[in-house]
Amino acid sequence: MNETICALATAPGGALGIIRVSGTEAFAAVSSICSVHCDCCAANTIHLARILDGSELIDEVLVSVFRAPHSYTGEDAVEISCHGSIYILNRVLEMLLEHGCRMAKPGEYTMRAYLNGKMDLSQAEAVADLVASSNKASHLAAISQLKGQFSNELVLLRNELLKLTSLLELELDFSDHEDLEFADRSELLELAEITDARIRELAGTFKQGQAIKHGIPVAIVGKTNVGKSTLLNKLVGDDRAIISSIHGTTRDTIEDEIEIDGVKFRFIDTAGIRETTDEIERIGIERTMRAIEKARIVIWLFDTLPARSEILKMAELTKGKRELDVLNKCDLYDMEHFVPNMVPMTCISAKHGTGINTLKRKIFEEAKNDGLIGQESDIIITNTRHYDSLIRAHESTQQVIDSLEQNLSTDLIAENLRQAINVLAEITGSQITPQETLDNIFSNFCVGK
Ligand SMILES: Nc1nc2c(ncn2[C@@H]2O[C@H](COP(=O)(O)OP(=O)(O)O)[C@@H](O)[C@H]2O)c(=O)[nH]1
Ligand SMILES: [Mg+2]
Repeated sequence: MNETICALATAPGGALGIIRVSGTEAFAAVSSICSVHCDCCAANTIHLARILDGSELIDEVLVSVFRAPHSYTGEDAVEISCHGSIYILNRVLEMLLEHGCRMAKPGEYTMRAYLNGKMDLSQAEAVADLVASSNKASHLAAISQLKGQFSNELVLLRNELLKLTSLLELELDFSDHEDLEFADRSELLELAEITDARIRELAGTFKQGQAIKHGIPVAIVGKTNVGKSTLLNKLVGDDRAIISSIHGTTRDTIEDEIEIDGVKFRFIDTAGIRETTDEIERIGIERTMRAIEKARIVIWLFDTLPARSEILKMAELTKGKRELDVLNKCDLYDMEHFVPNMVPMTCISAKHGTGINTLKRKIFEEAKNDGLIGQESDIIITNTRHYDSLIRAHESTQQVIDSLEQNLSTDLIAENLRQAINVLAEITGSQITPQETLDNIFSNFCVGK
């Protein structure tokens, strides 16, 4: 924390490159390589400067000066906007290293921001999510977490749990007064149940959070040659998979993503299901089965109306999944003759692109019915670490409820309450967080953030 760090904060290849410097020696280091004396600059000001190596002019830059504690890290900090040449950026970094800085580790700026109390741990994690956000839904979840909506919710939960604890402790303090009853246990139980329900509700949004972060997996499955690869290509608008009239062309699973209404969907084209003696194809079909398992939505593609027995077999395989039955190659058939009386079928022509938009809409609806797409304003848990903590907090509050119901001893209940409070505090890092946990979290950041 005492060292002054520097790093390139922008991706190489742009017109400009921003170098960040932070720490007690930030002003001295930058002042010694450029024509501006940062020490004399007012906070939050920008200055035109020349970077000079001796008498050699390296670049004309803009220097932004931030004074502790009013900077991202909470330390004295400078951002140098250089021209984006790799040569210039490397020269500037080298000069900074010569003048007492060291290269920042991934996420080190944000880790310092957290350690200096500029944000809590869940907000720091939201910074990484924000940088990685690739669509409207993931951006919204990251922004909400960064703004502290989740942190505020945790404060409310913690206060409820503290209220329960103090009611119980009152009971403990006066436990020798047998005739006194301080806390009505049924009231305590109600309070515990409400809190536990909210914790479970938050944990329950993780499914949606995962979908937002990684995309909703949709497997495209069916017999060989029904047009699965054609459909994948049409859906993603790219020639991702090889299409051929030869049965068993697709051996491996092929994935690609698209956004529908701001939500990311991950389509997985699979090897067609049939009896085969071909070893490679057999492995491919095993992968198809795994793709079905991992998918939330399964598109069963047919090219003639399936027999009832076939449909029953499909239903068996897709148990617990959202299934969409789609009839392909509708351009070849006189649709009047196909009465979809067994199951409602979506009719498309993957080759000609007919019905693809309707299909996309149906996929979106299935995801919505599955609870993967929800109301925008709600708090959504996207982080596995937060989810794990919420589950553990729920286990503790559940124990509190059980103990209250069984009228168990007060100190046992108080202990469980303390556990729940501590676990929730882990999420925001409001109690001392082990260095290992911090390293784990921040090592996933990019350098310069
Ligand atoms: N007429 C017609 N042919 C299609 C359609 N979709 C796919 N095909 C053809 O069906 C054959 C098999 O397609 P492919 O996508 O490789 O099937 P897969 O084995 O299920 O992946 C190819 O010759 C495609 O051109 C369609 O909507 N209409
Ligand atoms: Mg194929």
